[in-house]
Amino acid sequence: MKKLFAISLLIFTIAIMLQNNLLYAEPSLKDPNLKVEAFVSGIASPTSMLFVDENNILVLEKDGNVRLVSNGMLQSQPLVSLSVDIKNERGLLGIEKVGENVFLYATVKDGHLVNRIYKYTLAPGPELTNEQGFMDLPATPGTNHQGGKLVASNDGYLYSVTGELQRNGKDQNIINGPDPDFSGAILKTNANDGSPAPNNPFKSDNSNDPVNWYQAYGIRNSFGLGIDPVDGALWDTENGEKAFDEINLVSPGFNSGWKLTMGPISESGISQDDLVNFPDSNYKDPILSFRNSIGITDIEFLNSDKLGTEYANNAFVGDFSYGNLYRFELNEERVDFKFDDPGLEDRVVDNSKELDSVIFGEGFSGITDINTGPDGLLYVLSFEDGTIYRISK
Ligand SMILES: [Ca+2]
Ligand SMILES: [Ca+2]
Ligand SMILES: [Ca+2]
Repeated sequence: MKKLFAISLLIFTIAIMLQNNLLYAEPSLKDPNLKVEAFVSGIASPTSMLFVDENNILVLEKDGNVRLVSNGMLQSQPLVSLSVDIKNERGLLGIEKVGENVFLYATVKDGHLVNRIYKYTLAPGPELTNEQGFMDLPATPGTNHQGGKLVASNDGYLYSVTGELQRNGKDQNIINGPDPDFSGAILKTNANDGSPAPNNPFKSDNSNDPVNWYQAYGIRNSFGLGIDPVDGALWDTENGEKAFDEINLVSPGFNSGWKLTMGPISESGISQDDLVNFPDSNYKDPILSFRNSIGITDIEFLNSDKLGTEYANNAFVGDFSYGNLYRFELNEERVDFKFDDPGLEDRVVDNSKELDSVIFGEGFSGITDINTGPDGLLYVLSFEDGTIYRISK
């Protein structure tokens, strides 16, 4: 009986520790010249963040709140509270600013479930005013793979990514499947009126055809979009089912290959001819994939030399499963990574040695966003810790 009591006490203690995140390690970095510190804590399941100016950050809580961080202090009153569906990967997922407007991406019920992009005016305070429904995108049948990241293009348009939602259409490279329906795609949209960006790669005679908005399709489950500040190129990350999480350079018309292939196409037993090849589309293998899934999340190019010139314009990538922060140096042409470990010349992370060669930091407990701050430092958002970490020299 005493033994039983001791065991239940132990289980109770572990449960409390888990609840208070006491079992999570503090983040650490490999470079002893850099330091990481908790900048803001107490955010509930944060999914994305936006620096609106030098003093203010907007942080999204998955269950629908837009929280304001002013001068490093989390304000108690949310700026906006949306009523969102939070089942599995649904929720308030993405935020971005284009010009004087702020956009949010959230799973909401309006008769049926949709992933809605909302548009606000960024007013002094800061405040988000003048809420408008900007664009409705699919949210079903899958409760996972909702997409949600938003980023502004260098030429002033809004990129958004949708999930494949377990659909089986032409967007998923199923030749006899339903026509394109905004699932598993990256869109480029005019932030003023919601129309397709004029330089988009696919043009349909039907002005309502989703492909008019597409930059890319055949995307699986993405939690990461990033813009290379050097040349404006768009990159994405995608999660495989159990294998081959991907980092891709997304050129206009990119077909990522889901659901016929994840990772290098040579591993899949199919050829490019088996894919749904829209006119002017291009299939490309990932720049890098991970044979064993890491739960890959955001990608950010550090647009600053504040951590040292060797880190300027490097790509930083997060994961959810291990809380690792990865770092990649790009080549001169900005179209490939440079690798230290010859084991990565095959563009696949196959084992823990190869994985270790690209790890920059550890212990971040579920990274959901990475951004360069207005101060040029690197900020990392941890879902499990409810914390914005700051990396500085
Ligand atoms: Ca792919
Ligand atoms: Ca390898
Ligand atoms: Ca980011």
